[in-house]
Amino acid sequence: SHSRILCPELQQKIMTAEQAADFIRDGDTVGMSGFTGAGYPKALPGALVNKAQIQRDLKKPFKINLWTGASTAPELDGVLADADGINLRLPYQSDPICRQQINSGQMHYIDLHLSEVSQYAWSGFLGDLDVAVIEVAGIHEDGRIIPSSSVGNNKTWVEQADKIILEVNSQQSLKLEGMHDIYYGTALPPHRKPILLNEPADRIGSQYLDIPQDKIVAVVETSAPDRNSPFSPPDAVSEQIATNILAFFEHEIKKGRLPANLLPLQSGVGNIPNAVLSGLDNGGYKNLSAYTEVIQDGMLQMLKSGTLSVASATAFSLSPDALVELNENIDFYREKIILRQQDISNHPEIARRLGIIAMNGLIEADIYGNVNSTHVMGTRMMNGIGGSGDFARNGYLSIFMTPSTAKNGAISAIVPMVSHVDHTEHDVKVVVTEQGLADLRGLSPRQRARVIINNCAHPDFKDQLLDYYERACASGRGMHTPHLLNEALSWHERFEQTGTMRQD
Ligand code: 0RQ
Repeated sequence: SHSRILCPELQQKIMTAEQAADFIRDGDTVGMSGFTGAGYPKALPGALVNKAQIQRDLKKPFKINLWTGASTAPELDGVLADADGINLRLPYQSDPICRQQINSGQMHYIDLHLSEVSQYAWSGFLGDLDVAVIEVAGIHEDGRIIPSSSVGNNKTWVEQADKIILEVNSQQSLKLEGMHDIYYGTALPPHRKPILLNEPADRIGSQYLDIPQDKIVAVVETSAPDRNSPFSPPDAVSEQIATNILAFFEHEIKKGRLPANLLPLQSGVGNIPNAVLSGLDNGGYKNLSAYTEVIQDGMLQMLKSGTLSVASATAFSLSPDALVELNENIDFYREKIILRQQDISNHPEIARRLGIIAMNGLIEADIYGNVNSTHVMGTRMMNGIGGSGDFARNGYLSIFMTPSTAKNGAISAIVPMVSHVDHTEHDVKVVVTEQGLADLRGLSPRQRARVIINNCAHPDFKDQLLDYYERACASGRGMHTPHLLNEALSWHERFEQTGTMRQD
């Protein structure tokens, strides 16, 4: 009856999630699978919460340090945070309860470049990993493991952990087999070798996740879907941002600075990226490729229509409808989709070699082109830097896109000085809003300020920004990056005090 667990030795280790939870103790560091709502464990976190509840009734604490690939879902981050079960979280999250606890100071959070997490773990910078909890799609008779709908840091967690708990989820398609490419050639310096991946379609590793069987202490059977959020069609602002980016691509092709089939695309998830992808899909492009973190609905559609010939990523992030489409035509998609571990999907060496076009969101940008992707008003964590730094720093083009205002127009996304910096002026090549696009390449800071204010700022904030900039230039201070230091963050302070950045 255990149709997905064919290995006799591992059949011996099948147990309930509650039994498996006993392998995790208070204070343990636990590495779980999961990336953007795909392939996270569905049962163990809930069982841990029950355990935490019992311990709390006995007046004993129960908290773990939780490492994952990236964001997960309410069944993992949500329930554990809600039960006060997380002491420290890394490397990325987007859960409302987690976020609230990080910002109230109850939970420690380490926000890391996603490509770098495995190197941190291997090098011992993060301390020891006690347990790995990994969702898989199935186990062959000889013990080979078919990975699930994300790879993330799973390879690193199973290598580093003392004990391994597997969740075998019968709702993941067994036909995912063959889609993954787990690379076993990574090493720490000074033993590193070049990674011989020259095209997004290249396969350089194994279809299976190599797991030392003697470390597997439990196998838990589950049957639950990933967090497949419904797809909302792009709004007018996202459509306009996409139009601006598509016009820029056309311009770059005409100038001979981009080939007709562009360069490998990296794109975040959400409304704006989806609008860009559907614009590309309807724009007469052929043979595009993607080298990215996440395959969302738009990319599946582009593979189907032939606009995109290959997509390499570390995870899916699909709507329920798109998941049905994937599963119904998985033999077609398996030829065109490759899922890799995140230290390869986001690798700086590969991003530079392929010349990736990186397209990511931002919270705010300043007039000189520094970008804040993570902190609201300089102090409150939103999600994390994710892969945006891996791609923006090392890609060929880094495009940051945002509506020009937030919170019903009370906040300008273009500010005199960002209240936190994730991407510096050296890494940001293009900023785009629904107002227009600023190509910052080859411009000095003062040239950049004019272009960003004129092209990207909302009309309601343009005069206010120009006024700041002109007074900074007249202040008699340094003219390389003119600032009024006592005023540079006053827009944020005004918002905190009055609920708007507008001067009246
Ligand atoms: O909050 O919903 O509570 O109103 O931030 O903003 O405009 O819906 O845009 O969903 O694309 O998120 C940078 C957060 C943008 C995201 C960020 C508030 C705004 C809203 C969301 P509400 P939008 P998005 C990709 C690589 C870092 C990780 C990354 C992100 C909420 O893109 O996390 O790039 N990026 N990974 O109201 C106050 C401002 C604000 C603001 C927006 N200036 N001040 N609040 N918001 N700007 C890989 C993957 O994606 C997997």
